[in-house]
Amino acid sequence: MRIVPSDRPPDQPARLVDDFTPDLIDVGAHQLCPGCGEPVAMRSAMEAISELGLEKRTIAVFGIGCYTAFSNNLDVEVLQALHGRAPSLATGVKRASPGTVVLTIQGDGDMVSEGLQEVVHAAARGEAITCIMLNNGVFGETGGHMTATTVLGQRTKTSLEGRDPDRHGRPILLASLLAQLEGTAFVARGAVNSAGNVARTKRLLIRALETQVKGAGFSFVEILTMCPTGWFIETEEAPAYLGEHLAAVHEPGVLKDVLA
Ligand SMILES: Cc1ncc(C[n+]2csc(CCOP(=O)(O)OP(=O)(O)O)c2C)c(N)n1
Ligand code: SF4
Ligand SMILES: [Mg+2]
Repeated sequence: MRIVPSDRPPDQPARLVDDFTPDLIDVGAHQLCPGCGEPVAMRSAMEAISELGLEKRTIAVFGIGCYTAFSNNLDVEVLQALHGRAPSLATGVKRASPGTVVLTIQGDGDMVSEGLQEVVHAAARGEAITCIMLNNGVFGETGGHMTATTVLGQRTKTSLEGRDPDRHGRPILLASLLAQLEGTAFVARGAVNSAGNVARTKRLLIRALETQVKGAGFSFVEILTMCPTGWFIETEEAPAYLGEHLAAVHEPGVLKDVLA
């Protein structure tokens, strides 16, 4: 095993993200916070599209959140939806152009707090689209407020003592809810807090896109992402925090796969 000395600068310069940027990301550098999980999730989604050879057929519909910054960086067609409305816009695109592969990129604030009915109805109708939710349990972009997915006890800007079920209600577990609908064909939850989880999440994204390409119905992947800024914790603590708090409630795994 190679031991990396930590008492002096490394002999080799650090490997820059730009050095191994996936084909579909035009600019590897980003302006999201250090330790944010959303760039990792975006990379995985772009790699999944490339690996399936879908780059020329894909249209991504973006919600509004920190991840929206990537809408300028991607070498796939991108449409911007109103807050929470991406599944309806994606429905229109897919119906108008059935040969395209259509996915949404949304956050928990966008998809569950602002636009829950949109994704639930699209799923119930069995639209042949793939919805991807980056779940960090906060409205990250606007300062770390509680969302509908914030777990009990989680500290946010609007739940400083932690989410309290009596005052704030209980979280909505969206993947679990969608899996109950007959229109859904593939529903899964991943996370990006470790190398193993990143690899597993990419497999879930590939499976969801395959579900769409095969015309099996609506597919959904929730990805738990770190937000050290909105969680008000140190950057390096965020992966463990995700595992101990968010993933303990929103449990990663495949909840439904009709093609299996
Ligand atoms: C109709 C509307 N309401 C509120 C906002 C303000 N707003 C912009 S981004 C955002 C938070 C999005 O949170 P989330 O989708 O979880 O993304 P994150 O920033 O956490 O990645 C909000 C509330 C808005 N742009 N439009
Ligand atoms: S506020 Fe949170 S979600 Fe937004 S860029 Fe920073 S770490 Fe990422
Ligand atoms: Mg969020």
